[in-house]
This record gives sequence, structure tokens and C-alpha cells, in this order.
Amino acid sequence: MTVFEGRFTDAASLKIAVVVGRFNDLVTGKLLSGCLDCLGRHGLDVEPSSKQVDVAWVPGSFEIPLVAQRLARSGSYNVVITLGAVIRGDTPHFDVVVAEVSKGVAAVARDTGVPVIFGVLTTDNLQQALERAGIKSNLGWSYALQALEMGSLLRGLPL
Ligand code: INI
Repeated sequence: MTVFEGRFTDAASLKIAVVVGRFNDLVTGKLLSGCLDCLGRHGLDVEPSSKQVDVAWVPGSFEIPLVAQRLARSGSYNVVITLGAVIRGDTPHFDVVVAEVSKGVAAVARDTGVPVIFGVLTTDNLQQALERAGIKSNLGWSYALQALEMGSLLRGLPL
């Protein structure tokens, strides 16, 4: 029996792209900080001169799948992390954006074979989003860990 499992001890050589939405950047900026902090503390180069971790900003979560797809298809990255914050308002816009970004991100991973981490917060209000972006915990950190695990796992799976 072969047990396939991602490791965190062999992940320091992974190439990672992060796609982050500017909409609600009070939240997404904090998710990005937590994400980069985690990657850096696992041995990846997250300095501005890094050739290992790249960051692409998009206007909002709706635009995330297109840019994630381009980066995943480039063959330059082992994993793509997506970061966004969709906060419920008084209109159905929330549901439209959430449906598109969640289905879009899943489709990119399946279509390209590159793992794409879904780091888009969907909350009822700004308070809930901020609690998940640094006030209580920072889910950006967790998304980075999941990226390392998936990058390591995929590298070990048969083609
Ligand atoms: N984009 C978000 O990332 N979060 C939101 O909460 C949001 N709301 O509520 O409207 C949002 N809208 C912008 C959308 O993602 C696109 O950028 C825009 O529609 C242009 O295509």
C-alpha cells in the first residue's frame, strides 16, 4: 500500500503564485501578509526580489479565476493561492460573486492539474472578515500551509 501525503519539510523549493483581490483590501491585505509570513517561515523566499513567490493583484474576487488560470497554465508554478473577501451587502451581488469565484477556482484546478487554494472569505459582515484576517486568527496563514501541503502531495503523486 502506498500512502500519499503532503509534507511540510520538503516544500521550501515550491514555486507559488498568489492572486489577491483589491476589493475589501483592508481584509485581503492582511490575508496576504499572513500568507507570506507563513511561506517565509517555511523557508520560501518572499523578499521583493523573490523568483519563487509571485503576487498578482486583481480588482475583485470575480476576476480571480481568470488570472489564476493564466498563472496555473504557465507551467511556472506548483501551486496557486487565491485570496479575496466577499462581504454580504443588501443586494444579491454577493451571491453572484461568490458563485463565480468558487466555481471558477475549482474549475481552474481541475482543468490545469495545478492545485489552487480557495482563500476567498465569504462573510456576513466586515467584523467577521477581520476576525479571520488577523484580529482572532489569520486564515492567510492556513491557506499558505494548505498550499505547501498540496504542492508537496502533487509532486509525489504518479502522473
Ligand atoms: N468583490 C469582492 O472581492 N468582494 C466583494 O464583497 C464584492 N462586492 O461585494 O461587490 C466584490 N465585487 C467586485 C467584483 O469582484 C468585481 O471586481 C467587479 O464586479 C468587476 O468585475
